[in-house]
Amino acid sequence: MSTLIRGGTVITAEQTYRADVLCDDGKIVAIGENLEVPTGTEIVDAGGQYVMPGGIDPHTHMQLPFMGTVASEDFYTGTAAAMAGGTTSIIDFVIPDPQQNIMDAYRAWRGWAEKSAADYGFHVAITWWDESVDADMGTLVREEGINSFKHFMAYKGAIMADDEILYNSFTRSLGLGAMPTVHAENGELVFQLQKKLINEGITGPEGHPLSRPPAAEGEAANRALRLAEVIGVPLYIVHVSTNDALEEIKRARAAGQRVYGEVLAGHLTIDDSVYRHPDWDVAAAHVMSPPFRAKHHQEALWKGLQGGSLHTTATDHCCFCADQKAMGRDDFSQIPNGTAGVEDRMAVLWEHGVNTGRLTMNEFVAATSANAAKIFNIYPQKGSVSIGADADLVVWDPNASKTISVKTHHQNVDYNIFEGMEVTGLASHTLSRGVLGWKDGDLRAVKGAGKYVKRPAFSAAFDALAKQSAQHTPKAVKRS
Ligand code: DUC
Ligand code: ZN
Ligand code: ZN
Repeated sequence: MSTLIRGGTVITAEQTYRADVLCDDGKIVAIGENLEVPTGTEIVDAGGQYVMPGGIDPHTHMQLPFMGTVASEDFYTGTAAAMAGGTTSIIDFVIPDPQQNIMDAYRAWRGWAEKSAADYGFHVAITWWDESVDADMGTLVREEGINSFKHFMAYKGAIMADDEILYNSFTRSLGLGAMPTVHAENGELVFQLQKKLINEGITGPEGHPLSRPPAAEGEAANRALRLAEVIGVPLYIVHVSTNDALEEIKRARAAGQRVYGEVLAGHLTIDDSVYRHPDWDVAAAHVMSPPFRAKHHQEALWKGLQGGSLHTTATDHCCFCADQKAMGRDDFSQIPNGTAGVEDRMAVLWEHGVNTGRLTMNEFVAATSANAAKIFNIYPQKGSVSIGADADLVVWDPNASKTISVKTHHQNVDYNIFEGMEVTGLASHTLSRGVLGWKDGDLRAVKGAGKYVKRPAFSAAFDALAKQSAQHTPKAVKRS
């Protein structure tokens, strides 16, 4: 089946130009002015609009079993909502319980994701270590198309990776050509502060950011970066929320380390006053980790994105409804951590990035899709408008506006952290491999239409690092 997107302006991370885009059998097959229309082709009128690569959200948690409950958004509802906002791919996370066989967990997540309406991949979390984990990492990279491993430096007593796990997994990742990623927060410090605050009678959501100070993120970012430096492996830091962590990334990059930073749409636009909201439910709805931060961090994060120290934008989409959040009514540390955003990320980034002049349209494409595709090695199949690429496209109407609200969103959650935000610039059409999943307000996402995207291991980038470290391989001193 073919679709012609006619009369739009194509925006990629590199270029802006007028062209029609013809999609056939899931791929982009022609780009040019006044393309001929094969019979039976569906026409999308993109006059006055932009044609961009569909968004890639490299950080979501659909139906995640977490903190004694399961995230309310499943892979179908979540990817459908994503398409309503112009996002056509997600990279979610397989998170094995400590001691759980990694391959069993991987197969469970692959099964849950079969109902996805849009394409998806997985980072796999390393939550414990033994020889089987070492072997399974090899199987995942060589046979299953996994090229990134996640490490939670927080969540002590649950999924936290200590330095021994980080060392082993980072070293193994280097050998396999896979990217280690970290959630950077000092889990021991958070644990101790949670206990202290509860003992002092601070049991409400206002305790959440107090237990996770910026220094806890800065310390963990620095520790992960220093481990990566010694091991000689690249590093991707998820949801950078503070100037503290950003400064560590800048220092490491200036020293020649290959490190990438991700920032969430929420951390760019929402501050920590939400935790002091008089309505417990509203405050609890914002509990996620790392928490929303004092305002000055937001401006630093925007500068990080503008200045090239942060590379991707994500949401950490992880939905819990009010009845689930209520599990922590007497103890903020028991409030399931997570907020939604997969539907709103592109519009929020356009409104606060492009409409304010902070980002060019090309930089917007880099930050919302192309960079994630490059860093996770699926470019130009994803993240580009080029012949042969997957026809994952968004037609973006820069004049359409709306007020974001839980009343109108498509996400399966009863709160929206961007509630009341007015945005101008919206997806009018979203195509997943050439098929319209969103058309002028009509959500046509099809359960199960999404495909698992294999991501090959890195070779060139890692070979270069291996050469560098070989030059510095220590030699034993020969003595008589
Ligand atoms: N943070 C969250 O808020 N939710 C899921 C996991 C995480 O790290
Ligand atoms: Zn995290
Ligand atoms: Zn996460």
